[in-house]
Amino acid sequence: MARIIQKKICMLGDFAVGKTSLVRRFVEGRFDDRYLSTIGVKVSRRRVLLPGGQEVHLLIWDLAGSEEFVDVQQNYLLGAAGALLVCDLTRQSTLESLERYARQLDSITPGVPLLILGNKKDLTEARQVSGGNLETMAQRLRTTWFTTSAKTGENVEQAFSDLTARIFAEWGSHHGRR
Ligand code: G3D
Ligand code: MG
Repeated sequence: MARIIQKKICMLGDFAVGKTSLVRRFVEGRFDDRYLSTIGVKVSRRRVLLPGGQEVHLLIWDLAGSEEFVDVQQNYLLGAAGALLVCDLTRQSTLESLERYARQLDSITPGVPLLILGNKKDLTEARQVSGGNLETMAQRLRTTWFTTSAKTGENVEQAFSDLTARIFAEWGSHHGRR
C-alpha cells in the first residue's frame, strides 16, 4: 500500500482577511478539524490526489481567534511545506502586511512555496486593491497571485491546487518558488 504523504500548509494574513473562511470553504466539512488549543491553532485536513494518482493529505494550519502572530511564529511556521498569504481586496493595508509574513516564513522555512490571495473579490464596490498592486507584491515575493472569494467559492479550489502543484513541483528539484 502506498504511503500517504502529508504536507503542512500555513494560512497567513491580517485579522479578518478571510483565512478561516477560505479553509472552511476548501475543506467543506468533509474532514474533522483538530484544534490545538495550546498554541491557538486549528488544523484542518483535506485529502487531494496528485495528477499521477498519489494520495496526499493537506494539513492546513490556521490561527484561531486573534492571537498575536508573533507569539506563535515559531511553532506555527515550523515544518510548513507551503503557505497562502491572504489579503482583503477591500483593505489596502492588508496587502502591505504580506511582505512581513513572507519574511517571517522565510526565516523559519527558507524558500518554501507561497501564493498571494486577494480575497473578498465578490465585494466589487468596496475594492481597493488592483491586479497591478497584487502583481507588484507578487514580483517582490517572487511568486504569483489569485483573487478569491470564500463567500462564492470562486478560485478557492484553484488556489489550493496551484499551491499543491508548486509544493510537489519542487520535490527533488532546486529551491526557488517557481
Ligand atoms: P480571518 O480568519 O482571516 O480572521 P475570517 O477571517 O475568515 O474570520 O473572515 C472575516 C470576515 O470576513 C467574516 O465576516 C467573513 O464572513 C468575511 N469574509 C471572509 N471571506 C469573505 C469573502 O470572500 N467575501 C465576503 N464578502 N466576506 C468574506 P464576519 O461578518 O463573520 O466577521
Ligand atoms: Mg481566522
